[in-house]
Amino acid sequence: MFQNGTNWMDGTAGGSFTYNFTVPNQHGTYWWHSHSTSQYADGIVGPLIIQSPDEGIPIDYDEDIIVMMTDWYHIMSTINVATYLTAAGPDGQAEGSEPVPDNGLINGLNVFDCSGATNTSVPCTGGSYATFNVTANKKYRLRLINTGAFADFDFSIDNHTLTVVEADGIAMEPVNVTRIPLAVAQRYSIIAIFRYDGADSSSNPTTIDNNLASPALCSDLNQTMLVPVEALEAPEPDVTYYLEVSFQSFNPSLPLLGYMNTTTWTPLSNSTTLIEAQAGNVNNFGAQQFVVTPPSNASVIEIIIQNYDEGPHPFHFHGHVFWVLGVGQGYVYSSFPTFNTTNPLRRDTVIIPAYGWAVLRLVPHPGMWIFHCHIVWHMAAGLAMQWQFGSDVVANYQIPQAVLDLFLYSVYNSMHPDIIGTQFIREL
Ligand SMILES: [Cu+2]
Repeated sequence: MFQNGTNWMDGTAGGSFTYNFTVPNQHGTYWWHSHSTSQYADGIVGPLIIQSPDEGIPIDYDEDIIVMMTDWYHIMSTINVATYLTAAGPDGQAEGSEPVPDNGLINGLNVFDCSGATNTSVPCTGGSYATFNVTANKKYRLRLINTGAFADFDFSIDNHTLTVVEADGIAMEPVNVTRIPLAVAQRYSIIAIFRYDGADSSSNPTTIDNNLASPALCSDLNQTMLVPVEALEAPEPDVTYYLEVSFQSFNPSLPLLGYMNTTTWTPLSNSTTLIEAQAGNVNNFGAQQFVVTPPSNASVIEIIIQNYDEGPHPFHFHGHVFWVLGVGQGYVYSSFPTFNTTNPLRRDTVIIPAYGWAVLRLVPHPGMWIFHCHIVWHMAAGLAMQWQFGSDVVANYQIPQAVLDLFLYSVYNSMHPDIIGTQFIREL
C-alpha cells in the first residue's frame, strides 16, 4: 500500500496508536499486519479491503468473501526465530532449515489431531473447519490472502473454475484457472459461482485432488497470464540496480543469514531511517540498513534481482506496485531476454524463483521503503534492504509527534517494560 505523504504510517507502533492515512486511487485486497520483529506470525494480522467504484474489476459480483490463509505454529514466533537463527537450525540438524508449521488455517480455523500436539500445556480441543455459507448461482468474489509466515498455499475449489480478476490490489482481465498459488503476502480475487445450496452440513465433505494445471512448487502463476485492466506501458528505466539474494554463514558456529548483495539487514538500533532521513541525518544509516538512494532525477527504476539461494523468496516492495517484466530460472544475464513492456503485470509481491531471477520496474514514491522477502524467518535473518526516494520531499515531512514518541525511550519503556533493550528503544 502506498502511504502517500504519510510514510511514517508504514511502520510499527507500540501500546495504543491510531494509524491515520488516506489512500486515494488505491483499491482492492490488502492486509494489515504487525511488522515488529516476527510478531505477525503469532496472529497480529487482518484483512484490509478498499472498496471503490473506480476499481475496475471486470466482472460484476454479488458478495465478498474473505479467505485468509495462514500457516500456523504451535510455539511463539520469537522462539522459532531464536532456534532458526542458530547454526544447528530449528531441528538441531540442518542450518538454515525453516521452522515447519504445525497446521494451516483458513480465517483462523482448522481441525487438528490433538494426539499430535507437541505443546501439551495448551488445551487442545480439535478445532473446526472454516465454513462459508453460499447461495446457489450467486457470484462471489473470493478475496484470497496469504497472511502466513512461511508456506505457499495452493488454492482450489473442487469442480469449480476460478476466474482471477485481481492480483495485489490491481484489477486484472479475467483469466480462468483451476488452482492459484499464493506466496506469503500475495492476494488474489477470484470470481466463483457456487452451483448448490442446502448442502448437508452434518458431516465434513471429502475432497479430490485436482491435479489439472498444477503449477510448479512454490512458483507464481505465470506472470504473462495476468493482464492489468488499466493498461500501463512499463517505461524505460533511468537507472538499473542489480541485487543478489543469498544465504551465507562465514563461520560454522554462526547461523545462515540472508544477504542482499553484501548486506544482511538489521534495523537501526535507536531510531528509524525515515526519522533520520527527514532530519537530514543520512550519515546515521549504517551499512546494515543497506539504504539505496537513486539519483534524484531518476523517474523510473529497474531492479534486477538474482536469487542464489535454493529456495524461492516472495519479495514485497513497500509503498509501490512494480511492473514484473520477467521472471525466470538460472542466471539472469546468461540469456537476458527482451521484455514485453506493453502493459505487463503489476503487483507488489513477486516470487523470485529458487536459483532464478526477476526484473522489476517502478516509479519511485517519496519516502523510505523497505524491500524484503516476506517469509518471516528470512526477514529475521536479514533478507531486506531499503530505498530512499525523493529526499527533498522527505525533508519537508512533518512527522507527527505521536510517531516520534514511539521511539522515545521513556514512552516506549512505559508501554513495554517487558522488552526494554530491544531495537525499538531510543535514548533521549
Ligand atoms: Cu525468503
